[in-house]
Amino acid sequence: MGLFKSLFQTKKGKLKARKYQLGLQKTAASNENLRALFTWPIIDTFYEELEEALILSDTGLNTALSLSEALQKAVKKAKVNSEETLKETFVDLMRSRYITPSENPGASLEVHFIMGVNGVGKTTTIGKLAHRYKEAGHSVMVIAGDTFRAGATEQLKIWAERTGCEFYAKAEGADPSSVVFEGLQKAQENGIEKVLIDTAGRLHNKQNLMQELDKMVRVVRRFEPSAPHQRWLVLDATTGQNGMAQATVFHEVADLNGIVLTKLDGSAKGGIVFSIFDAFAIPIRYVGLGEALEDLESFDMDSYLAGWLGETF
Ligand SMILES: Nc1nc2c(ncn2[C@@H]2O[C@H](COP(=O)(O)OP(=O)(O)OP(=O)(O)O)[C@@H](O)[C@H]2O)c(=O)[nH]1
Ligand SMILES: [Mg+2]
Repeated sequence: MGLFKSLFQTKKGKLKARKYQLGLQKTAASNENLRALFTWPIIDTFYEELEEALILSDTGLNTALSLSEALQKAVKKAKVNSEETLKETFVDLMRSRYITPSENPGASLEVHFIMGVNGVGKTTTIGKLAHRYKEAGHSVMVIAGDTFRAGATEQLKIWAERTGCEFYAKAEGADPSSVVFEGLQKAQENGIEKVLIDTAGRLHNKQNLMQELDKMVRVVRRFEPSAPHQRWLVLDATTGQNGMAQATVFHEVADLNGIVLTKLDGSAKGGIVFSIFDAFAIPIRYVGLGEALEDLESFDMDSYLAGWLGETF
């Protein structure tokens, strides 16, 4: 853990880093080939094998090639003369390349619009976020914008009850945009600080889904021109590079300003984090590291790198 020592210096940092480590255990194990490449002197095929290992870790081709090229340059520039300095150069490169900008300061009524294809973890993420915001002392309302799937409203209501936040919904099949508009009015009347809008992951077809999202975003803007402040896409990390295609489509409709990467505790390879940064420059805001209420952590690249590369790097 030499390279990530600084993470463990404060109690809070240590706790966070440990959560990442635990959650990313499987991911780190699947990166064994990548880790094993870092020896000194480097083998002749080091960069080719690095590219392969990165692709296997789900970074996609472009990110793998560009990281490998950047490392070659950095190794030439830095005085690399040992396994330790080689690893250090790689971690420094990753740190400086993937910097997460801080979240824009929220409005007094901050609207979060949570999107994603079906089953990625939108509703669960909303429950976890509501919990975090409540714990931080905010008043929170969740709005059931998924009126399409049977049981979706009930599922969100359960999260609302568990977290003790306000809940707004209409009957199944109601127009989601009207639910959102009325929910926002209610939130304003009640002086709510954070509103989390759940949306459908599946409608009759994909075009339908996008049209509906577009309409909802416009309705939110009509309510408050600066909203929705947070337009976040939820991606299931285990689907790997498929997530890139999803990000492209949702970005077009909603001008995303954040990503929540869920199920990182599963068999995800984890390289998608880097390809998202490279391709879209959309910051990852939170990561899901389990199914429980507490298993959502704000994204921290250093903790992530430490978890991704594993304890022995
Ligand atoms: N292991 C793990 N499971 C998760 C995580 N986030 C969500 N899940 C699980 O993923 C499944 C789907 O979660 P939902 O929150 O219902 O997903 P959704 O995107 O709202 O699904 P639809 O409403 O059907 O579109 C549930 O079984 C969750 O417990 C995570 O970070 N880790
Ligand atoms: Mg849902």
